[in-house]
Amino acid sequence: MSDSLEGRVLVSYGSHGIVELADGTRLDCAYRRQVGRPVCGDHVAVAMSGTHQGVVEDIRTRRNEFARADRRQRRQVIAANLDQVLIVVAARPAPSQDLLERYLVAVHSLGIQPVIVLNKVDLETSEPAAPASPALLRLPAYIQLGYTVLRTSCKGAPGTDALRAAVRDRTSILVGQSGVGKSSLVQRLLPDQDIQTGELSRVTGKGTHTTTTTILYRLPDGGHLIDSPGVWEFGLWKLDDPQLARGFPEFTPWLGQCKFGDCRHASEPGCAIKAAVEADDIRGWRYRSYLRLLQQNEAV
Ligand SMILES: Nc1nc2c(ncn2[C@@H]2O[C@H](COP(=O)(O)OP(=O)(O)OP(=O)(O)O)[C@@H](O)[C@H]2O)c(=O)[nH]1
Ligand SMILES: [Mg+2]
Ligand SMILES: [Zn+2]
Repeated sequence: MSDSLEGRVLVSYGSHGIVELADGTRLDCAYRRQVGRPVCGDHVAVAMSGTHQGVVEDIRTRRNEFARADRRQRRQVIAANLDQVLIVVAARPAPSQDLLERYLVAVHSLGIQPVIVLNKVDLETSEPAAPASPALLRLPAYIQLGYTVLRTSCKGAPGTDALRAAVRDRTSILVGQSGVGKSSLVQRLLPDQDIQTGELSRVTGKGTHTTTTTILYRLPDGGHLIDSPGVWEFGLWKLDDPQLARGFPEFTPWLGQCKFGDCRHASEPGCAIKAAVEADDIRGWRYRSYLRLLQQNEAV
């Protein structure tokens, strides 16, 4: 069709979504079965069907897609065309075991760089006696492994300047457990928007799943920021075992050097990864994380 327009999906519901055109116009767009269901961040071609209405005619080829497992362990794509994934963690709610590593593997499998955001650092001064979780105690080790860790607070110093700089001119998604402050960070970067945030549960100390849909926001300084619903346990759909090993970048120099080409680096003889662990070239706790994820992979 000659008069189709290019736009980007801000939010996607079951049978329709909100698409923003280059000039900022927003259209409520219907989907068509033969075109498929766009997700947040998709670039689409739309045809106008009313003043504020349109129809999605094509989903442009995705550069990448971020997925997680739904309740039934099925792969569910929540956003597309990302430049970076911001994994948000906080002292409260404490990160669940392996959550950070599961996210890191998922992001590496997209071929893009994960960034770890430690939010609520104000708690370090207001609650200095609070015990830190193992995942947070390991943040310095993640920095040594080459990951970027940004420290932020929505309630005091150091604020969110580091995050503001990191998201400029790029498409980024905030992911993490419910209640770590993803929406609060979006609110800080977009003070004019009215973004819903929620208290932690008094009973469990966990987030209360305030955000229920994945939404893309246009940043005033350029770039796009996507807020996503929190998870308690980040469901990992089954990755290929080689993909899992590639999610641990420090394994790379030894990949392909094992005795068996299809080595899963668990109990196989002549494993170069295991030898590297024994020689202390790979950290033991990282290797143990890998083995746990491998095991979880089998359970999926
Ligand atoms: N002390 C402190 N509290 C914060 C900070 N950021 C957010 N919070 C609080 O943490 C709670 C949860 O914040 P949200 O922004 O709703 O968290 P979320 O990650 O979006 O949660 P879901 O939408 O459920 O996934 C709210 O009570 C916020 O006020 C922070 O930097 N410091
Ligand atoms: Mg939220
Ligand atoms: Zn091996």
